[in-house]
Amino acid sequence: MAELRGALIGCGFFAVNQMHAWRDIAGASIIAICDRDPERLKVVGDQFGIARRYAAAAALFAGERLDFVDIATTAPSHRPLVEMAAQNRVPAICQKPFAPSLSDAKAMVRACADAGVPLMVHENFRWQSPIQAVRAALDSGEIGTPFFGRISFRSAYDVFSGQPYLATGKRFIIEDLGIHSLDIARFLLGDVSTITTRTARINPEIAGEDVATMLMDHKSGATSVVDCSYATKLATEPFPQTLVEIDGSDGTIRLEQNYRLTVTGRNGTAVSDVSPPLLPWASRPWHNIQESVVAIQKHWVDCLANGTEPATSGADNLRTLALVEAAYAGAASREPVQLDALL
Ligand code: NAD
Ligand code: 89Y
Repeated sequence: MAELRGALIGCGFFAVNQMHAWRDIAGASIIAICDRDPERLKVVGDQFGIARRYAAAAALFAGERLDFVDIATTAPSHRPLVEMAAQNRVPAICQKPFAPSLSDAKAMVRACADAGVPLMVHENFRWQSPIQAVRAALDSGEIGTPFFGRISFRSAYDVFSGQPYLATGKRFIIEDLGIHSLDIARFLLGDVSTITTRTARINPEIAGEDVATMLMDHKSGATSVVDCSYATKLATEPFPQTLVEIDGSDGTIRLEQNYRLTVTGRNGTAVSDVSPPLLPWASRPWHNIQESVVAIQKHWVDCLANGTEPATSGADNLRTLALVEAAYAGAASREPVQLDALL
């Protein structure tokens, strides 16, 4: 198959990981980049040797023949950029959070479906190798039928220095980080019928909530707790590890700090180290996330080659974004929120 010609829109903080990952992936390469900030365009263009540079996405679509576009801007620009990709019949990857609102996201899914172009949300946390190892343990049947889960992300890592916009939005941890934890809960325990949420802001220097605790009923009958915090000072800083507990009819799964996985089930107890590899371009502690970027982008290339729907397609991600919307609504009302009513 001929190499896919991709373009990256948005050359900011996180896009550098995506550019490194594209260089590691056979079958696709980035042939053009776009950013409205000339400084970022120059930094990323020079670092990755990309000569074809655009200040505006409309000029990029007009000037290039593309097999896909990788949108790595922040949420406010996602809808216009995805709709522009759809108008130009170019398959699109869109960073999380998919959109500022569920109604925007639904319109984006509709635009791509009407144009017949694939759409994947770059929801990469479920692609982290420790999370895939938990999924594999569930699939092995070792713990039987899961009835309880806890997906936990608690840290005091300074995310604001690299991503200053995170300190200024009315919404913070659920929309930025909890969105990944909610997606992992769906990935491991299936879709959700009801969510109950409590939030708090501990850091007085930011505008949004930095602590959230969510209790969910899954359609399978399982219950889960998804908890996240950027106000939790621990002896050993775990960023950016997601810790997982799952209890099943025949055993348990524990993914603990330092990537230690313990599965207790029908065949006894097995403890393994599921640390992600440190890719040559990666840096600790981000290597866990960085490896998952390669995995999700490879998945996109495979899906385009095989004509299959990405695991985190736009349509799938509506269910994760609905959890975000429901969590904020429930935190405000202090009432449980039904998911089906939003979808
Ligand atoms: P950033 O602000 O550093 O970079 C965004 C870039 O997009 C900027 O350079 C900006 O000039 C450019 N841009 C914005 N609108 C544009 C437009 N219409 N046309 C062209 N360029 C435009 O942001 P970031 O921290 O890199 O985050 C980008 C996205 O990645 C966010 O949605 C964030 O939530 C997400 N993110 C995801 C992960 C993950 O693990 N999946 C990790 C960090 C950030
Ligand atoms: O933006 C966030 C994400 O998606 O992963 C971690 C992060 O960079 C900070 O919370």
